[in-house]
Amino acid sequence: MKGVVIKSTGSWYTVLNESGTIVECGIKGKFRIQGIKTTNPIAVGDKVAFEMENDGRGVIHAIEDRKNYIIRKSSNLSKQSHISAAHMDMMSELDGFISVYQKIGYQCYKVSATEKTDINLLKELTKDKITLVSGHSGVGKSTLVNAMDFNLDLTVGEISDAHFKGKHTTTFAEMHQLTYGGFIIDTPGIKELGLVNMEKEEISNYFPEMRALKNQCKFNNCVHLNEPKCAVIEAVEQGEIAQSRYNSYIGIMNGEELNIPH
Ligand SMILES: Nc1nc2c(ncn2[C@@H]2O[C@H](COP(=O)(O)OP(=O)(O)OP(=O)(O)O)[C@@H](O)[C@H]2O)c(=O)[nH]1
Ligand SMILES: [Mg+2]
Ligand SMILES: [Zn+2]
Repeated sequence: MKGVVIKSTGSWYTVLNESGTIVECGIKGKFRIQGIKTTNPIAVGDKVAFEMENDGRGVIHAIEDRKNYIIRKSSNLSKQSHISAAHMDMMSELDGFISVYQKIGYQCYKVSATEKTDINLLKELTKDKITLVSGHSGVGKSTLVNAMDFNLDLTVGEISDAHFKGKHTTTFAEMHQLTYGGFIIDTPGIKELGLVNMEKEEISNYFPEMRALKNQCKFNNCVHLNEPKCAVIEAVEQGEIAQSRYNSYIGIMNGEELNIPH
């Protein structure tokens, strides 16, 4: 029988089978898929084949190749990964950004100042460090800093009704001492990221996923725009490098405003 995994507890999987009934399943055999070491062999969304046992439960014995999946490291130190879900057609925009940036090595955290989500995690990460907060006007930088330390009372602004944009409330960078240790630098919203002291040929070095491929381009001074046998362009075509990242790269090369996700 075939079905899709709708819940995974780690030891049991809830499978919705093709006729619409729900079967609790275990797994049999080893599932080493696509050569990645994962803490969970089967994830929500996986399409599986299973057999019914006499006790009314099922045993999963095969899994279909994933057309896509969301993966994250199970912890900062671990070499293992955890697959959150597979076979998605759509996902929340935020998860889309996170997967793009995590894949190329940036750590991402979903935090909310207004819902007080993972503010304690942010405190741990910033304790005894000097941290800079950056982003477009109105994204909530100052609000977030206030949530991290109740002793700070930075001015926060409104969002303009007409354009859903911030009003540049914070007008200069300022370093604030954190009661729990460390400093935080709140900054004015970015309008534009210009390039200072940087040659065009160097720009792709600041995109880790492009830097990783540069020795594979045909020309050693390739700038990944129109050159033949360019490994970066091939990676974009194959979906290995996110189109949004390549668009940002072209934008910077053309001297346009950098499009920062917000
Ligand atoms: N709904 C919602 N509103 C928020 C959140 N964070 C901030 N806001 C609101 O967004 C508005 C702008 O927040 P600020 O903290 O001033 O934004 P900023 O990034 O510091 O903006 P600049 O100083 O102009 O660069 C305020 O009205 C906040 O109350 C959030 O997580 N959710
Ligand atoms: Mg501000
Ligand atoms: Zn190239």
